[in-house]
Amino acid sequence: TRTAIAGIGVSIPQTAISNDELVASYNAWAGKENARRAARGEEPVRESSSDFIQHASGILNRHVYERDGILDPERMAPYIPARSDEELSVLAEFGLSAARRALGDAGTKAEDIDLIICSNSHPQRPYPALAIEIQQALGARGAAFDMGLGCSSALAALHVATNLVRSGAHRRILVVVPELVTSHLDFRDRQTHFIFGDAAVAFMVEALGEREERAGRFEIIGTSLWTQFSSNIRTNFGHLSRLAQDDPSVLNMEGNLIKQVGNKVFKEVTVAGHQFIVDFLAGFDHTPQTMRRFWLHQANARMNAMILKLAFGEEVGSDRAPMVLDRLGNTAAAGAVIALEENHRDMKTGEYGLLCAFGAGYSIGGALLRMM
Ligand code: CO8
Repeated sequence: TRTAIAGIGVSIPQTAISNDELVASYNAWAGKENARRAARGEEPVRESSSDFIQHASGILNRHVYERDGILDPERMAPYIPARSDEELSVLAEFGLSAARRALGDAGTKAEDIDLIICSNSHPQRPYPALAIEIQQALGARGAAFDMGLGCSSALAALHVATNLVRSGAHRRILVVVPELVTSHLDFRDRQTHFIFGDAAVAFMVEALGEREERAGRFEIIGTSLWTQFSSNIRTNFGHLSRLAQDDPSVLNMEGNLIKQVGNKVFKEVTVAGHQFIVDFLAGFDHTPQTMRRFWLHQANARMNAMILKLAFGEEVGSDRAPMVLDRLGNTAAAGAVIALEENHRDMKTGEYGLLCAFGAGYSIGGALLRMM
């Protein structure tokens, strides 16, 4: 069975934080923290800077689910009130906003979906599966489950969904990727405080020939995943976190939020990323040159430029490999799909593109797409 991406939905929170605003709040906190450290005779923390952030990452701005708590130097975390079990949970609501847009884009009714996969880097809870909550809210049939693979979560779910449709097990699968990364970010960590933003995406995978084909959709020619264990991007947050403490009734997040060895990741993903791209495309008798467009993981502008330079043997411009990172920050598994949604309407029938994400794990996921 041939398969297609029949619709894409993107939901980006309206509120945004510029580098200058983020750095001002970090430095205000650092000033107070350093007074406390000086009193204890400890080393000071160093200030953050907008120039560094722009130069090192290419990020100018990020959109966030909740702004004020993040910028409050006394809090440095979004404020998201608890909800009762009877209310729709935060990540289900966020995912639904993208899911409804994907349904609209695909021209599909919720009752025509027979599987929902919720796949993201920062799940809200172990169970009940968020995907089932989304299934109920939409009124979809069949089944639903959660999965995840760091920033490759959307591509991993696309890999699973494509092969489930190909096998005939399901006819129409909705993949939902709600990424509320600011909920798990340590805004007091100078190395990572500037990297992430929030966004949710969703897309529909279905068998070709299910209904009258329309232009502007993508045939999925093939998908692939690569993984190799590394602790260079890691979170240790989980139900075991509290058990290392004297008082397990208090949840201490210290040291259990996102951490990374950024410069090692940069070097390792550059090598693994371009190799994956060349090898994956070769498997379909394609080369980087035969791709009209690359929708790559949105983590670092320099990193993507270097991956493409190695894959092509020359510099590649933003028309070939569009970036949304400057505006949105790194939106984890949502980023590459946002780049796809925003940059495909000018493509001609028969043109090819590569959707490719890099993530913690390490993990890389790719999908070769052909404009219908
Ligand atoms: N303000 C000012 N100065 C700073 C700041 C700051 N906020 N942070 C660090 N510096 C300073 C450091 O102190 C250091 O100075 P010194 O040498 O005097 O100590 C100097 O800047 C350089 O520090 P780094 O080497 O840490 O900085 P980098 O130039 O490497 O930039 C980045 C840091 C931007 C994080 C960069 O390393 C990066 O983007 N790395 C790639 C990893 C990444 O993208 N992470 C994002 C999240 S993970 C993800 O999305 C998936 C990644 C791919 C996975 C791999 C799949 C195979």
